Amino acid sequence: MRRMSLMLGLLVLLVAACGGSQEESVTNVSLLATDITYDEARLEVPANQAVHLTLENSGALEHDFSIREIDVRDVHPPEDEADDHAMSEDVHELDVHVAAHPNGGRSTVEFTPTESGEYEYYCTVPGHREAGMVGTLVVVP
Ligand SMILES: [Cu+2]
Repeated sequence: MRRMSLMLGLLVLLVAACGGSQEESVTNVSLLATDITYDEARLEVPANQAVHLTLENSGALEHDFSIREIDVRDVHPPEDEADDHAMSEDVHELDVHVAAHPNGGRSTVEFTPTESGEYEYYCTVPGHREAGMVGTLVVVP
């Protein structure tokens, strides 16, 4: 009987540990936008784990981080997101989008990529993608 309750106790501990670690598996990624580039041309994140991507903008122009097509779930755009910002595309056609105001603006978007692969990210403000505001998000299995 004593042995039984010990095993039960261990089982409870094990389940608690698994539940806890699953909740904490968040990948924090930050990207700095300036006029007119990102500080990282390549970001690597694991598949099937929540990503918290923070876009910081130290430029004098508005910038954003957008991915047109990527398999994602649990996308949470920032609450203060300005959908009316100077973008050249319809925000609804983008799978991931976060914009940051100029001169120190900062916004975070959450998403969980579900397929490994390489995905282009870019800034949708007119002319910025062409000027080099592009990069590759690498989702590793
Ligand atoms: Cu831009």
